[in-house]
Parts: sequence; C-alpha cells; structure tokens
Amino acid sequence: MARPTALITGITGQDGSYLADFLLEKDYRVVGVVRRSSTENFSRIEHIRDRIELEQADLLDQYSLIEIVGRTRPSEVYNLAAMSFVPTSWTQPVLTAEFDAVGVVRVLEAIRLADPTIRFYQASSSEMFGKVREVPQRESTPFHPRSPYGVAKVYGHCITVNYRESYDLYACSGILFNHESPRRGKEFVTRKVTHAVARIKLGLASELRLGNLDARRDWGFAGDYVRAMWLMLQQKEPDDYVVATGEQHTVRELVELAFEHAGLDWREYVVQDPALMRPAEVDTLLGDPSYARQRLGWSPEVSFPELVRMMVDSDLQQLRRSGAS
Ligand code: NAP
Ligand code: G4F
Repeated sequence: MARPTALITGITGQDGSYLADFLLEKDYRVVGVVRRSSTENFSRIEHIRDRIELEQADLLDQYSLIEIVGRTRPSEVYNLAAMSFVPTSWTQPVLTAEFDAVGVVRVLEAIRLADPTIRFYQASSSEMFGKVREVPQRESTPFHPRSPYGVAKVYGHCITVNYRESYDLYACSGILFNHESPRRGKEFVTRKVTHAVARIKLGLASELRLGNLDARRDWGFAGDYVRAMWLMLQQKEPDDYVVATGEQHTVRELVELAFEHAGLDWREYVVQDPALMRPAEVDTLLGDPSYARQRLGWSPEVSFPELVRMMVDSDLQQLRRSGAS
C-alpha cells in the first residue's frame, strides 16, 4: 500500500512539530505548510527537516491553499496554523479573525475543490467555553468565548461542523484544552514560568512578573494530544471531541511546582503585575475527556507534575548547553 500523505498547516508550531514526529513514526509522507518569512524559524522541526516536505502557503491566501492541496494530494489535512496567543487577539482582533476564523473556511474550500474525500482536522480550543456554562466542559457544553481569539475559534469550529453536514466531508473538530511541552512558546504561562525558573536557578534573572495567579487550567502534554488528533481521523465516522486530562490546577500551583523542582521558594521571585491581567479572563477550564476515551481509546500519559518537571529540566539543559550560566 502507498504511504498515506498528511498535510499539516502550522508545522513550525508546538503541535505541528509533535504531530510531524508522530506521523513520521507511522510512516506517513508529511507535507508541512509554512508561510513566507524574511528569516526562517524552523527550530522545532530542525531534527526532521530532511524527512518532511515544506511548501509555502498562507492561511490568508485562498489560491495558495487550493494549489497546495491540489498538487500534494494529501489523504489527511491537519489545520493547526493560527494566531494562538490570546492577549494578542485583543491588540490584533481583525488579523486574528482572518487567520483563525476565515482561514479555516479557506482550507475547507481548498479540500472541497481539490478532493472532498480528504479527511480534515480542525484545531479548536477550550477557549471557546470561556465563561463556562457547566463544569466540567464536554462536547455539548454551550460556548461563551471571552476573547477575540475564542470568538474566532468558535467560527472555525462551527464552519467545520457545517462543512461536514453540508458537503458530507470527513471533518473533525478537536476541542483541545491547554497542552504544553518543552517546545511551547515562551509567552505562554507554563513555559514563561519554567524558563524563568531555569534563568533564576542559573543566576541569569532575579524576578518573574505574572498576571492572574488564580486562573485554573486543565493542562496536558502536547505529545499526548497529537495522538488524539490522528485517532479522530481514523474512525468510521467524523465527530468532535474534547481532549483534556480531567484535572485542574491554578497558575499558583504551577509556579509552586516549578520553583520547588529547582529547589527555589517562588515567593522570593514572583511579582504580580496588573499590566498582565486580561480585559476579560477565562477563570476556569476543566475538560471531560470521557467521549474521547470511550470512542478513540485515548487517554493522557503524562501527569501535570511530570509535565512541569520535564519543562524545567529541558529549560535548564538548554540554557546550560548554550553556555548561558
Ligand atoms: P503555535 O505554537 O503558536 O503555532 C502556530 C502555528 O501557526 C505556527 O506554525 C505558525 O507559523 C502558524 N501560522 C500562524 N499564522 C499563519 C498563517 N497566516 N499562515 C500559515 N501559518 C500560520 O500554536 P500551537 O500551540 O502549536 O497550537 C496549534 C493549534 O492548536 C492552533 O490553532 C491553536 O490555536 C490551537 N490550540 C492550541 C492549544 C494549546 O494549548 N497549545 C489548545 C487548543 C487549541 P509561524 O512559525 O510562521 O509563526
Ligand atoms: O498560557 P496562557 O497564555 O494560555 P491560554 O490563554 O489559556 O491559551 C492557551 O490555551 C488555549 C486553550 O484553552 C489555546 F486555545 C490557546 O491557543 C493557548 O494555547 O494563559 C493561561 C492562564 C491565563 O488565565 C492567564 O491569565 O495563565 C494566566 N496568566 C497569569 N500570568 C498568564 C500570565 N498567562 C500568560 N501568558 N502570561 C502571564 O504572565
């Protein structure tokens, strides 16, 4: 049998890089979509650069997507590309809507025109639940987004469901709760904390400024979550799934664990900064992954303390290797 081809938008991001690793292990031909930039940043996929194909296209450009889907003939398309940092969505709301909302329908249109048998995964988000209507959140929980990012993701989710119902596409929306890793961007709170802990430990910094320490999140490991994405596209029928650990922690707990792992007392270093508070916060997120467990046989393998320790250790190692201490 010929190798299946997967096309990944957002391959240079955290999830794209883990998904590419995972699909290569399964002997897929992996085609990654990258947008043109004056300086390449392929650091997350450097280790697999010679095993994947990279193609230039942009979620803002309909023709580039039609051309790439038509030419590379994938059997699966994973749409992971997005402006993914919630605070930026208040300063660039129109761009966020273009990437994260209209971008999804551009990819769906490319599939519909090139080959409607292609299986499609949309990276939806627990941010859609926002001001949560029930605890824990499941597939049927109503949405109440609290940021332009969350609003755009609701459109992406709904248009995916709509194309499934209108055109009979095999289109799935994965409602993923926060997932992290050593490859997480340094602006997100987990990596911001673990990177700062490593810098403080090595004498490179003496303070960490944070916003809301009381926010609660359901944090998992990105390597576990890309497995769920793939499983969604291997079923008989397409559907939408919540992917989460079913466990919740505060930002304060994250901070305590990370500093403790490095033998430091967080109270000596953490400063709360009102400038880092959000105009409308998502106070609490807790997912119910029972449907994914039951239908996909999926469950997370890395616990929250393991995840935090993995990230602190990786940041320490990276800084030491770069000779930073
Ligand atoms: P990430 O690390 O920020 O990666 C985002 C990717 O999107 C990057 O590869 C980026 O490319 C690409 N991108 C952005 N705008 C683009 C455009 N106009 N055209 C083409 N590519 C573009 O995000 P992530 O954490 O891997 O998340 C992956 C997806 O899952 C996103 O859609 C995110 O919203 C969603 N999600 C994430 C989480 C989470 O906790 N991580 C939870 C739920 C949903 P550049 O390298 O060129 O910037
Ligand atoms: O790490 P965060 O920036 O992630 P957030 O906003 O939950 O969004 C992430 O998860 C979503 C899934 O629910 C994804 F869709 C989205 O793309 C992204 O991956 O913030 C987590 C919490 C927030 O409540 C924030 O207010 O941490 C709080 N926080 C406190 N101090 C901080 C900080 N967040 C950041 N980024 N920086 C701080 O200094």
